[in-house]
Amino acid sequence: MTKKPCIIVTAPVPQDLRQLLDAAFDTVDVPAGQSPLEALPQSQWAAIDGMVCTVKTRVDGALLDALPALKVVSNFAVGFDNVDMDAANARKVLVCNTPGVLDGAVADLTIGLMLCVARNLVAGDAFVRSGAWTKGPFPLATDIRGKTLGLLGMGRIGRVVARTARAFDMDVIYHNRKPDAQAESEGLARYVERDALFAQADVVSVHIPLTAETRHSVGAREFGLMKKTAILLNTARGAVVDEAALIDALKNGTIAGAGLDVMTQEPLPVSSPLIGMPNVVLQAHIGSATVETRRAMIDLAVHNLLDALGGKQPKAMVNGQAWPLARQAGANA
Ligand code: 8YV
Repeated sequence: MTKKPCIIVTAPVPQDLRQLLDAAFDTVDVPAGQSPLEALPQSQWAAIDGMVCTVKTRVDGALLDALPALKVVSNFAVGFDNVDMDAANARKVLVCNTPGVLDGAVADLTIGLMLCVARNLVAGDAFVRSGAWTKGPFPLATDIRGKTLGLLGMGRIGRVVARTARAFDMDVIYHNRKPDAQAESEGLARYVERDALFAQADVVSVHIPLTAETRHSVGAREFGLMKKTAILLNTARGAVVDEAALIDALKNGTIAGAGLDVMTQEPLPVSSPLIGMPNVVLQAHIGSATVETRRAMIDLAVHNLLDALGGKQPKAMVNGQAWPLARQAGANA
C-alpha cells in the first residue's frame, strides 16, 4: 500500500470536509496562530506535503526550508500576505486562496460600517439603552445618499461595494493600478487619479491587498488630502493604513471618522487609542465571518488542496507558475 500524503491543518474544517481530507491524507492538526515548527516534532517535518491554513500561519522561507516536501499551501482566505510569495515562488511551492466566494460578505460589511459611522448608529444604540433619549433627542448625523464614495482598489470586492453603493444613490469613483473597463462600461464607477480620489470622496474605502508597496500607503499625506468631513473605511488589511497617522488625523479633525474591520495588530489591544474614539466604529476582522461565506471559503480551500495533491489543477491558484507541482518528497525542486 502506498503511503498517503501528509498535511497540516490549521483552519477550522467542518466534519464532512474533514472526512474527505482524512480519506486522502494523513492529517496533523496545528492550532491556528502556532507555527507548525513549534507544534510538530522535527522528525515529522520532512513528511509534510501540504497545508490548509488561516492567515495567522506565517509561511516564510524558514518554514518552507524546514518542510522540504511541502508542495501546496492552501490559504483559508482570499488575502495571502501571511505567505512570503518570493520564498514560495523560489521553491516552486503552489499557493492557493479563496477568491470570489467572500465578495458579497465583505462588501456588505463595508456598507454597514459606512452607515454606522455616517449615521452614528453605535452611539445611537447606547443612547437609547442608557436612557439618554428620555432627556433629549440624539444629535443629527450625516447622509450618505448623494455623496461620493471613493474606492481605493477595484477588484472583485470593490466592484460589489460599487454596485451596492449605487443603490444608495452614491456617486462612485475609484483608483486602481489600471482602469477597470467593465466597471466603466456598466456605469458603476469613474476612474480618477489617486490624489483626486482622496480629495473628492466623502467616504474613502480601502480594497487593496497588503504588499511591500501598499504597507502604510494610506498615511498622513492622504489624510491631508481628504475632506474634513470625510470617513475612512478599511475592510482589507490594517497595515495598508498607517494607523498612527490615522489616529492623529481622527484626533485633530483632519478627517471626521473611520470604520475599521482590520487593524495593524489583531486582536486590537485594549490600550489602542482607537478604542476610546467616539468617531470610530470597530469590528473584529469579521468581513467574511458569516456561516454561508466561511463554509464556501473552507470548501474551496479544502478542494484546492485535494485537487493539487491529487494531480488536478486547483480552482484558485495565486502562483499558477508553480503548477504542475514540482517539489518532490524530501527534496527542494
Ligand atoms: C480571513 C480574510 O481570512 O479572506 C481574507 O483575506 O482576511 C478573512 O476572510 C478569515 O478570518 C478567515 O481566516
